[in-house]
Parts: sequence; structure tokens; C-alpha cells
Amino acid sequence: MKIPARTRSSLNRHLFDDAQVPDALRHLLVDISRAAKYISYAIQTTEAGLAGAVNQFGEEQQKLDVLSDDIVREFLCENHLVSTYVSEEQKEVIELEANAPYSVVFDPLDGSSLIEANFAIGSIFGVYEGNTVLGRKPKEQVGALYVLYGPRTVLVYTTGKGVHMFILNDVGEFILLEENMGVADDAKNYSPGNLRALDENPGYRKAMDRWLTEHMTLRYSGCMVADIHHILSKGQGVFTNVGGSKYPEGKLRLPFECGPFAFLMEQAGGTATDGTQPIMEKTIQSVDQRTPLIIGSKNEVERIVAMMQ
Ligand code: AHM
Ligand code: MG
Repeated sequence: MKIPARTRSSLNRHLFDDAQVPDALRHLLVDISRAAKYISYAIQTTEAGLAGAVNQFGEEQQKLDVLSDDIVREFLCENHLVSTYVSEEQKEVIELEANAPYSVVFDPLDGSSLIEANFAIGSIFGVYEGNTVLGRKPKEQVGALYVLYGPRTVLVYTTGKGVHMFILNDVGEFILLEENMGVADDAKNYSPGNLRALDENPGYRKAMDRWLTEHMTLRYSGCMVADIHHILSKGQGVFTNVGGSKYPEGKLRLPFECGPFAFLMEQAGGTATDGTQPIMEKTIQSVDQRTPLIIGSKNEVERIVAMMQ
């Protein structure tokens, strides 16, 4: 009997047939996507409110932060593929199974302060081979993905063969929506984080002045997953979160926020830097390491870096 032609592509099938990743990595990425389905459901059904706990950075955790962290943990424990993980919600590296092949970094619910406003929020993941992410560089990641919980839930992944987007359908499967997402060299949109830094960072003010003078389009939601997804889906743009004032190194963390997005952005043809070196080349020294981030369309990133020097 002839096998029917392929009519739709699930995440699992895409990882198998197109990305052709090793089975263990495919199982791990599919399990991460299963966790994200539960988070998506939790967002829709959990009452927003404070959990009464603080995370490692002294920030108030919301119920959904805690819940999302627990959900991801459950799935990472289940498959015996994860040696250690680093989560935004945990102070230290968490050890699961010493001889398992992968280590995972994640922010289970990025932008959680926006929950009550019903803005889009997301989850971010990076996967490394081996039993530690400390001392490693984001360029060593073998997979990175994010899930954006907006009006629709979408998942975007790379394993080093382009960037691909899937949509969560009504029966709970991630189905291919767009293959090989690309980011053009020039930007029309800008997404400027940590504007508190303008006073102490004259180069950043120059960049801001130019964005305004050139009538570029402002798109900033306060959730980096949504803001960087905007760049990937529109095929151009720039997102910044640079140092100064309240956050000398910028607000965002290298292991589980900037690292995975740097891998995705480079795979889409864009770039990501801290202003002096590529994010992909930075060594992860601690779980809470922050880094300035300028990410998106290559020419625009270069122009901003030049202004800040
Ligand atoms: P979170 O991980 O505690 O949610 O914080 C990270 C978020 C990013 O998604 C976003 O880009 C940034 O914080 C926004 O910061 P600000 O509120 O200073 O604009
Ligand atoms: Mg975050």
C-alpha cells in the first residue's frame, strides 16, 4: 500500500523528517512542548494573583510562575534525558540524573507581570549537551525554542537548521505554520527596553533620538518573548535592553533569556550582541548572570552598537 502524501506537519514529524535531530533530542523537545501546552492551559484557567513567594532575584512570584516552573520540572523529570537544569525561578543549578545526555535552561513564564493586564507572555528554553551549562556558551546549544501565549499559542524552534513556527491547534497539537523564518538586515520597527538607562548612557539616547527622528515604528509590550517574536514574524526589527540605572548590565539573563534568543535570531539571519561581543560567544558564569542585549536586524544592531561606543 502506498503511504499517503504528507498533508500536515506536527512538531514531532518536523523534528524527525526535516530537522533530523537525534531521537533523544526530539523526545526532549516534544516533552518541552507538552509542558508548554499545560502552561497555556494554566494561563487560561488559573486566577491571577500573588503566590506570596519571591524568586532568586527578589521579585514577587505570581501563582503562574510557580506553577509553570513545576510543570516544566515534571516533564523534564519524566523522560530521563535531563542531567541538570537552570530555571529563572530557582537559585541554583538543579541536578536530575547524572548520566542523562542533556542540560536545559528555561524561563518558565517570561513577562509574568503582564498576566493581570492580559498581555501576551511566553516561555523560553535552551538545550545543551552534557551535564552542566556553567562554563558553556550559547553557541553550544543544540536546540532553542520559545512558546508565546497570545491570542494564539505558537511555538518557534531551532536546532541549527532554520527557525520554524508551529501553532497549537484545537486538539492540542503543534502544527507547522511557517518554515524558515527570516529577519532582514534593515529594521523599520524598534523595541527599546530599560529606557531608564537613557540618562547614563548617552549612546542609547542617540539611538532613541534617531529612531524618533527617522519615524521608525515603536513596538514594545514588556514581554521579550512577544517583542522578539514580533521581529521574527514581521521579518525585521530591533530589540534592546542595555545597561544603566536600575540594571547596570541590563535586566535580562544570559542563560535562559538572551542565550536561546541569540541562537534563534542568528538562525533567522539576524544577530545578537551585548555591544562588545556576540551573545553566542559569552561564557555562562552563573545562573543569574545578566547581559546587555541588542538583537534583531543586522544593520540596525550594528548602527546602535556604533552609537554606543
Ligand atoms: P521577567 O522574566 O521577570 O518577566 O522579566 C523579564 C521581562 C522581559 O520579558 C522584558 O523584556 C523585560 O522584563 C521588561 O522589563 P521592563 O518592565 O523594565 O520594561
Ligand atoms: Mg524572564
